Parts: sequence; structure tokens; C-alpha cells
Amino acid sequence: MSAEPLLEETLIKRSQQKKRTSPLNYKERLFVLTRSKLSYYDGRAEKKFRKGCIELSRVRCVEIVKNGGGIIPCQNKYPFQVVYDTNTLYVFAPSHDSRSVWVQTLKDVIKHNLAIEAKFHPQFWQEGAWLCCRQAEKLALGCEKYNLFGDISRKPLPPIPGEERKDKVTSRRPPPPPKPEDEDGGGEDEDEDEEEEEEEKEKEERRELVVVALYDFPGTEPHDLSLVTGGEYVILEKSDVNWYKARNQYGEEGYIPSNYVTEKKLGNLAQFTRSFKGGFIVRDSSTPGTYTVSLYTKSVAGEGGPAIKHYHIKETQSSPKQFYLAEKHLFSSIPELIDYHKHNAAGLVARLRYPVGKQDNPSTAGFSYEKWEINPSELTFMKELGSGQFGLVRLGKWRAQHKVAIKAIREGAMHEEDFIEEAKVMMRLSHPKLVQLYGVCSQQRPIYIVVEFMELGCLLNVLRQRRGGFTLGSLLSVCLDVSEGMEHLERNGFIHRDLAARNCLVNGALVVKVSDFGMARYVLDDQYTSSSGAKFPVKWSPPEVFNFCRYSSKSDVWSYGVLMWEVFTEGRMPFEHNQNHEVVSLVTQGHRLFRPKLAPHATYELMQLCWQERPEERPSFSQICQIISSALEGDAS
Ligand code: 4IP
Ligand code: ZN
Repeated sequence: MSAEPLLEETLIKRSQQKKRTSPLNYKERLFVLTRSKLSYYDGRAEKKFRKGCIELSRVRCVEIVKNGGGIIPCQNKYPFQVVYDTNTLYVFAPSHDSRSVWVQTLKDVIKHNLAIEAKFHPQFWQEGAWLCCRQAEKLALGCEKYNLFGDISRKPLPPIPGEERKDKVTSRRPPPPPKPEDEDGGGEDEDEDEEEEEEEKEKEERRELVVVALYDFPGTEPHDLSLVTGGEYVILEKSDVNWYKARNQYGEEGYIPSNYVTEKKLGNLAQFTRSFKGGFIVRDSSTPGTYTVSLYTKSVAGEGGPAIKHYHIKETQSSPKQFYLAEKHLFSSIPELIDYHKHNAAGLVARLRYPVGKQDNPSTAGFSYEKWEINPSELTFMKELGSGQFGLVRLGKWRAQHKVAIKAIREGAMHEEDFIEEAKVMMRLSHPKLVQLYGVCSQQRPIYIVVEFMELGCLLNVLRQRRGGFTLGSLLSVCLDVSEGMEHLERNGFIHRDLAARNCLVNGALVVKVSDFGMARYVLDDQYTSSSGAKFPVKWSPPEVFNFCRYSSKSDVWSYGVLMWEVFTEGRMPFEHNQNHEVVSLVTQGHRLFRPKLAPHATYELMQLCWQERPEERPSFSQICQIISSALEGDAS
């Protein structure tokens, strides 16, 4: 169980001074670490005594603090730091060993976090500056390389609790004798004082995990394994969240993208079909020149099991001809018809939730496992797509078959070294509503950034070009797509910093995805990075950002509210008639954007929640997703 404590000890913490006026003080707290949280309590480990709690998924760095001979104003002299979101928690351990155990254990539980820092500050933040590098910006990039796997206190590593056995440090037990590998062969002698639960878990782990492929994967590197839709594979190792090592029926082994397969529980294929519910494909029908929509649905009453319904796309005899699935709704093109039925069941057993099948394979996190460097000779260039913050963007192909967008980075436009370091983290951010980073060509100048190609381009233009053509459902569904992508970033402690309609892209299936997350940090242009610069996105920024550059997932939420406003005005400029400095004073005085005519009152209320002055009063992206999904359900029924 994840709630079982790995470590428990009374330590001293420094107040985090989240508010400018918070006092600087040192308090004794009982610290409890589990696999998912680090909590601290006033005295007893009971909820009502809990003072604070950090979700480990949001932690970016854990390390000892070097104090460079300075005085430590409390009785514990061994400080370490836990960096998460935009805060740093300083904790003081009573001994070298105690600190070592805490730091190593914490490092171990966060090792798969996506938001791990590339650089950190080895010394304290004190009186408005970092003691290590004298930078006066609390969120200034770290000044020393962070090594998640090293021990900078240089003492022998303590055993890592939870690695093999989940022993508490406070109740060390000798490890149990090793068990034979093939447990099925009869080595079933139970050790009496073994915890039953643990036994179960070990058995579970040794059981073969069989998956079924949802899509074809051709495999691009020698260490990849190709997948055939419907084929079964045994998972040998979950190498990281995005890539598994697997074996096919011929005994061949290699890496596969984890989002291309689904678990096959023995005798339970429902799992396989469940992920298809609401999924649809548009395919050639048996009558040449016509099309059929196949829709996977929940079981029809009494029939049991999932079902597939087929609908013929019919054409009118009129000229120009029109298309329809259900009698009353005519459209001048098939994409429009599909778009309509994405939001309205209108005669079908369900609305068309998302496209599935061969023509629409999801993106993989990079082209192969641990591959972020792309060989530029494998890229071909097709046409110019436009120019972005960092330079020209072109459509191209990788290995002559995968369409990609290639950004050539203009010299002097980007902190290239820092970006390349971070690219490894960004590659692992893989989600259907995030524009996928496939890799970089970093061995040449200009460097290239290779990303998922999105046919229709930027959301802002799509909104403007199709003005007047959106239904309430389609506007809400744009917002839902963006909130889902943002929820994934939030869950991984990753801050976008420049969310706006211009930074979202739309693909051929009209799916909207969030792009350029985190990239604002690598821009070398004062006009863009300084909050008084002409290109700074003031109109999308909350007060804590334009005043103090205090970024967080909650500052992204504010920007998201502005993006909703852009969506519901079909691409108007927020605060059209005001200059940036005027917007600063308007917003500071409490003024907000007006309600767009297309926005129902409930939708406008959500925007206003996103624009709460206090960041903690704004909703989280996971709450936003829920609110919008239920609004959409209401709209569709
Ligand atoms: C408090 O000071 C405590 O130090 C809090 O620690 C700390 O919260 C507060 O910082 C700080 O204002 P007072 O007790 O004098 O009010 P604890 O929660 O352990 O009591 P953190 O966030 O460090 O837990 P702010 O910044 O949260 O106000
Ligand atoms: Zn520093």
C-alpha cells in the first residue's frame, strides 16, 4: 500500500514563506514519507495535526544544502532541501546519517518524476538572494548540475528502504532469504512472519503481463519490437512510462510504445474493447466511392459485451450534394458531419468520441526508447509552415514516412544548452492532448527541434478562420482538449508559462493539443522575457506573474481562463483596446474580461474562477476537466 510510511522522524523545518509577509521561523515537525507524499505534523501523525503535505509527483529536486560555513539558527545542523512547484522546503536533520537516509530515500521515490531539475541551487535562499550564486530571483535557474543518483554528502549509501522490502528505517528488519526465480516450480514455502499483502504483490509481479496491440507499430530502431494490431505480447520490463520491453509469439524481444498496447487480463477481453468505447473510424464502405462510420459502443441492453455499429454516410441527390448520417442533419462535407456528431449523438447510439484505428496512430514519446538525438540526414524537408518564436518551422518527413514539423532554431534565439538538457524531460511528456516532442538534432547549427505535425496549424487562426461556424459543443470540446493536456502537465509538476490560443495546435481530426510548454524559459529576447517587455504575454498573466514572475500550475490556470475567452470570442484579442501597462492596472484594480456572447453563464463563471486573484482559490486543471466534461455531456444529451 502506498500509504505505508517509508520513513518517520521528528525534524526541524524552516517556514517556506510562500507569502511575502510570512515570518521566517524554524519549527519541529514529525515528518512522514510514503511513496506518494511527504507530510509533516505538529506532534502526532494524525490528520488534524497535519501542517503540510507535498505530493511527491511534484518534486523537482531533493538534495542536501551546503551552508558554506554559515550559522544554522536551529539545533539540527544537517539541512536538506525539497524543491517542488515553485517552493523550496528546507528541512534540518539531527545527524549526517539521518539526513543521508532522508535524501537517498526521497531521491529514490522521485526518480521517475518527469519534472526533475537539470540544475539546482546547492545553498540557501536567504534574504532575497541565493547564497550560492547571488541571483536575486527565487525562480532563477539553478547554478549547479543536479545529480539525482549521486550522494553529494559522500558517505556509503544506506540501504534504500522500499527497494526490495518496504522496511521502515525505524524498524529495520533483516531482509528475507532470496527466493528461487521460478517460483512455480514449487518453492512455495511460506515464511510465517511474511506479510500476506507483500506475498500477494510479489506473486502478482511474477505473473506474466500480457498485452494486446491497439495499433501497428513498425519499429524504427534495431532494439524496437514491431507490433501488429490485435497481436499479443508479453511485457518483460516497464523500462519507463512510455516504453516497455516486450516479447512476441516468436520469442523476439524489443521496445514498444506503452500507449500502443492494452492489458489483456486472462479470459477478459473487455479491457481491450473498453478503451475503444465511443471510438470510431471512417472507412471505405463495401460500395465503392462511399464511406461508413463504425462506432464502438457500450453493450446494447440485454446483448452483453461491447458492440460495433456501422452507419453509412449518405448523400443527397441535390447539387451541390450534401452528406448525412441521420435524416435531419445535412452537411456540405464529411469532416463537418463528423465534427457535428462528435458533439451530438443525434440519432446514433452515442456521439463519436474519438477516432481510432490505423489511420490515426497516437504519437509515441520519441521515435524509439531513449532516443532523443535524431540524425539530420534522416529528415527530408517539404514545405514551410510558418515562423515561430525561435525561427522557421517546416513540414518534413523522418525516414521518408513519418510526417513531422521541424523547427530550425535561429542563432541567438535560444538558451540551447539548457533546452537540450530539458528536452530529455519534455520527450517523456506524452499525452494525446500535448504536441509531442520527438527529438532534437543538437550536433549541428542551427539545431533542429522535431515535433508532431498538426495539419491545421495554430488554434488562434483556426478560431478566426472558422468564425461563426462553431457550435457550443465544439467550443467546449476545444476547451476540454486543452484542459486535458494541461492536466497532464499539472500532474507532472510541469508549468507551461505561456498558455494561449496561439500556443495550441489543431490536427486534421480537429483535435486541439497544447504546444511549446516550458519553452518560454529558453527564449533569449528581453522583450519577451521581461514582464515590462513589449512581447511579454501580460494579457494572459495573473498578477503574481506580472508583478513577481511567480509561475505555478495556478498561473497556468489563469492563462487557461484567458484562452477560454479567446475560444468563446472565436479568436478575439483580449483587452483589445488596452496597452499592456493599462492591463496591469486594470487587472490589479479587479477588472476582468467581459462575458463573450457565445459563453453560457456557467462557462463564464468557470473563466472567472480561473481569474481569482489568489492563486490557491483558482481551480486545478483536473477540476476544470470535470466541469467541462459534464457541461459537454449536458450539451450532447
Ligand atoms: C508559519 O509561521 C509556520 O512556519 C508554517 O509552518 C509555515 O508554513 C508558514 O509559512 C509560516 O508563516 P507561524 O507559525 O509563525 O504562523 P508549519 O505549517 O509547519 O507550521 P509552511 O508552508 O512552511 O508549512 P507560509 O509561507 O505557508 O505562510
Ligand atoms: Zn545558485
